[in-house]
Amino acid sequence: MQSLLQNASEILRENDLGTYTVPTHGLYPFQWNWDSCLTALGQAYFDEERAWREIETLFAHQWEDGMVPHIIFHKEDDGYFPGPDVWATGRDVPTSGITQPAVAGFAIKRLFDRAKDRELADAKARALLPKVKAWHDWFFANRDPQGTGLVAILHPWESGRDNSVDWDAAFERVPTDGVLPFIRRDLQHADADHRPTQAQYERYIWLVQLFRSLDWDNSKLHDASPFQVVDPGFNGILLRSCMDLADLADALGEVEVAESSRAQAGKGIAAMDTLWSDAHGQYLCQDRVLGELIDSPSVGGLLAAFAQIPSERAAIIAERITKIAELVNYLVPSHDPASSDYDGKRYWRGPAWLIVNYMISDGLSRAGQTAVAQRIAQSSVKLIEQSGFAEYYDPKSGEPCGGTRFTWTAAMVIEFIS
Ligand code: 2M8
Repeated sequence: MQSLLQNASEILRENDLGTYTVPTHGLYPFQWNWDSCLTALGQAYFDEERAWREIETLFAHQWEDGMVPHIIFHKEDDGYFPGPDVWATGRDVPTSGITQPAVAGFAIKRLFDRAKDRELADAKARALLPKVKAWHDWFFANRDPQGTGLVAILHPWESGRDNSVDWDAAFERVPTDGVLPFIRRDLQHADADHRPTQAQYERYIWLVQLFRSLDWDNSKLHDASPFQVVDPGFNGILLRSCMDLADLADALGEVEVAESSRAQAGKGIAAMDTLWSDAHGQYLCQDRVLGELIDSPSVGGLLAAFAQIPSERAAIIAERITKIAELVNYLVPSHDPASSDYDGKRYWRGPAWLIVNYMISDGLSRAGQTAVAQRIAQSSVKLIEQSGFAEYYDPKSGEPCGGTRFTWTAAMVIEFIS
């Protein structure tokens, strides 16, 4: 365990560029939103100041309307596509124009609760609190214009689960005509069979071009997008962060932030029930354009357990994961291994990801499902011991896939074993 910890902290240091950390050198040479927030949890074990700085850097690039972008292009690097020219968001320090799972509220609450340096934690949390709140408010104002309590993603990259089976049907509505020619850089760093397809990339870029043509005006994007999906995993993360922000605000004496955040969480959790599927024993995505559930049993519907869902739902999710465990050697596959769409090496269509494992395990543990929570944690550590700190893993063979010496994988290992 000691050497695992040491290897993990070496990876965090190796990918640390001072004020932010790259997910891995080569494949992802910039700062990613949810990567940074989860990375900070690992950094806090050896340097609390550095951990707070990771999240502060991210929020220093928050847009005026409250959105926190999914990539911050701190310095030039032509090793990644799509780079700043494709996004063309017109910011001094270029950023992308879409967002990512809102895990910052959870992360700052956890940093605050565990902090040894109380004075530092108090100051940093106080400064970040209104910024995280503004991001949450942005979500409900811009991504839930009808006030349902749940927000939609407008691009698969926002979910963080880029090529999940969940998006396939809705993606049929996204055309590819008019997409400017491009060269993918990811294929210089990773196996093409482990990455999204060319057809998916064309649609990713078509959506970017559409949003760019609307000047990245968030008041227009939701209704203009042919892709609007309510993802239970994405909402579960946001709602957990709302609840954690409420508790943090209480601790800091910020009554209004606490009340408003608790109301957002309560409304969202109640609405989440509309995504529940008895047939699958988990939550499903909803295609907001059609107003229908998407029949795709992915890990997004299990990740919802990160939020305070009703305990009977958490129990069914724990049972479901136990059943899934009969079909794989390592938990938790990103898609149901019994489904014909399952692809154990292709990115978010089957492989196991440590960050997702961490959040599911944390949520189930809080819901009292400790046996399954521990099983997920043990499975995660076994994967690292056998296959190193990869981006993701084949849940049957344990083969490491994607990028290597991966930052958030290292951070999650520290979380699991410390
Ligand atoms: C992956 O996504 C990026 C686009 O944002 C890509 O493939 O180019 C996803 O796994 C995402 O969840 C993650 O934040 C990012 C960096 O690790 O890589």
